[in-house]
Amino acid sequence: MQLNSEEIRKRAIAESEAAADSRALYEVKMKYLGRAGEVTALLKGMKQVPAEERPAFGKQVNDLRVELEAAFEAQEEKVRAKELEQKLASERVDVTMPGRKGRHGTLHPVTRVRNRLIDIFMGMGFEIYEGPEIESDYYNFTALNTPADHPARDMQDTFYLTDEFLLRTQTSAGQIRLMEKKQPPIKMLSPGRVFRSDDDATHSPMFHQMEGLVVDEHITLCDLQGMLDEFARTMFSETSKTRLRPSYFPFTEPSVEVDVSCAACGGKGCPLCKGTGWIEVLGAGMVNRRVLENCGIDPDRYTGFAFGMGIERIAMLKYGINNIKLLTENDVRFLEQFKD
Ligand code: 2NM
Repeated sequence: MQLNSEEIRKRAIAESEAAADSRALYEVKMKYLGRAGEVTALLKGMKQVPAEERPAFGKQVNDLRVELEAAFEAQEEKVRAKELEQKLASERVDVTMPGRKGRHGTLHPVTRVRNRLIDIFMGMGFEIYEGPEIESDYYNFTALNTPADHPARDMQDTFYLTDEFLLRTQTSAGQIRLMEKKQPPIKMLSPGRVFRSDDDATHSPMFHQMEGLVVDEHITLCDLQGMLDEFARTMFSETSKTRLRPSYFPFTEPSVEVDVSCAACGGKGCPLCKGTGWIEVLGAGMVNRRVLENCGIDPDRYTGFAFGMGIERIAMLKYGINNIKLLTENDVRFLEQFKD
């Protein structure tokens, strides 16, 4: 059998060098060294070689095989290196390029004020307690010392669902539930939605309230004002002050309206405070002893103060919003203005 190993070697190496990628190179490798390859066929054909030529022939084919293996391997390394280079070049990232800006929404002003209020009062040790939005007449009115003929109970103000059940008009309904279950000391904050049949530029049939309640031994109106001063300073301005004016709520005695010095003019008088230097912000008072009694708390041993504010009202004051409806229309041009 004639063997031109030099010709095969040259041809195989030329083909391997021409292979553009590792896949093409693999094909070349199989063509010569694979099971049906040319060199493999030579080894398989050894039987036909005369016995005396067999050792020389065998050595020649084997040398060729070893040589080609080495040549293919060297070529494979080159192709791999080239491929890696191409891959790295195509996947190259310029980390100094400015990123694409994601579009994201902003928190609603009511949510922002709510979070801020929770922050302030939790910092003073208040616990959050949220009651149900559908309440019984008992928790919403009777337990809060609101007599059956009180105007707040009027169909015009309250959304009754049945004779007994209604949409709560104040979050204090839930505070009664907690006082029934827990003896003082109590220090709780009740944020949530409330519902009243009322509708104009500053009133909405659904709005958010935040009511606070503190019950313990020796709690006085002074404690209330001290805490409200701290609240006004953190919520509005470091120089804010509060002023209490006598008022009436069935669930507190005495009851007060709380004004905060106008942050827009510093109390000198401006259009926002209608020239008075003060803005009414919330209602409060000492919990009526009959309310404590209704909850099984001894009014001779414990006293408490409570306060309630409308979150929308605080948001309107803080951001200079003149119509409460802007807070529910969800006009993006309005909402976009509340970025950090
Ligand atoms: C207000 C004004 C005054 C109030 C009373 C109570 C409770 F549950 F202790 F009786 N919670 N909140 C209260 C008192 C609420 O909102 C204008």
